[in-house]
Amino acid sequence: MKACGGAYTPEQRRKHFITGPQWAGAYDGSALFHAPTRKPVSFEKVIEFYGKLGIRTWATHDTDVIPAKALGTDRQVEILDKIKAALKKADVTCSMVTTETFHHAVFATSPASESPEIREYASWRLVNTVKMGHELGANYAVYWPGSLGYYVQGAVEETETLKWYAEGLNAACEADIKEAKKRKRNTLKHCLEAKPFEPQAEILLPTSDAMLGFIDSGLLKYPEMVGLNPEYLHELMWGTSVRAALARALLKGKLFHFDINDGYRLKHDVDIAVGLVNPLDWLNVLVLLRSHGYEGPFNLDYKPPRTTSNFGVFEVSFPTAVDRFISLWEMAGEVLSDPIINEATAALKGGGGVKKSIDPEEIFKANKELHTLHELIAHRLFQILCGFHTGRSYSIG
Ligand code: 3MF
Ligand code: MG
Ligand code: MG
Repeated sequence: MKACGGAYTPEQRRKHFITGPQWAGAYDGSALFHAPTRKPVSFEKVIEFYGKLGIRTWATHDTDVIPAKALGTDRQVEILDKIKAALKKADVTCSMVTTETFHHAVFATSPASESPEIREYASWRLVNTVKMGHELGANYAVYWPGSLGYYVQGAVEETETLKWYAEGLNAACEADIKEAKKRKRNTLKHCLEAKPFEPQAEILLPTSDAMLGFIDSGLLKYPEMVGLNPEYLHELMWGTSVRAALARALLKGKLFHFDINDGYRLKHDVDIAVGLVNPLDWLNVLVLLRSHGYEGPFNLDYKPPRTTSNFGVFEVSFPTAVDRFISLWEMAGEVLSDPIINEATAALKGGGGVKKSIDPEEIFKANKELHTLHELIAHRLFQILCGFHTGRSYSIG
């Protein structure tokens, strides 16, 4: 355990905008085919542990901390007061709030259900979360419309459903404008999160690109307030290059928030901790984000494995996840300032030196040797990932 955790001090960890979600710390190991393997953990404990570790911000779903029946009641006020006290004690702030619109039975037909009373309730929930966010001092609201889709065909009319979904977001943005004005705070950044498979069979907004199209659809009253919370694994699951998906969001100025984790292509949402499956790809992702000055949150949206104990969640899982992220972040800095990669990149951009030509053979020949540098750069990235660029001793030869 000592060999794995503790690479960085809490002070070093606090320099990064890493957010710890309530649901990750409290995850009890249950799933569709799995019974829980851990005991429940209260928000007081989760917040206290994050504070000790150096995770300086916390995020939550409304119902992670407030039972659905208590939402909007005096009990909500009491619980929010307790959360504020726990945050203060641990020197942690709340960065993000999100509405659970996927778990409760009422959302079986999605928050954009054809039933007007379900839609009205969903809108009320989003508005209530926005108010919670302001009360807790958050700057971000995230929306994963998990159940926006269907299992069986025929009943759902997609354009109508998307219009209804937009109405909910419009209500949330409108409430945000009012609430922010009342409290003399900035409005929240509203971030849409896509996932291609699960929990519906067919999903209406399955990818970050679909979300970008939705933001530009004309259905949103305040498209400038709405951006993305891509999740690394959610993009990988459908088979795209995560880095390319993030690049498309960056070009639109819509990369507001980022859920960090890892997993496998074309599998379910395994939510493995950042960098444990695809460290080389993760390094490359962070090179992109560092080079574009991304300053938003890195949200640890992963599930400590079921095989890890309650003790292990906070003593092994979280410290190693955070420290792996920081190591990769620092390596990305090394990549950006690496003389070999910089020389190779500059040489590639310089081209082969052909004077204006329309002879493809001539252009190809002039660039041929240069293009070998692609593979050299990839190798160098691997060396930096493994620390071989600083020298490695071999036991043979
Ligand atoms: C599901 C998720 C969610 C969202 C969360 C915030 C439970 O796959 O990733 O985590 O991130 O609902 O919107
Ligand atoms: Mg997520
Ligand atoms: Mg996930």
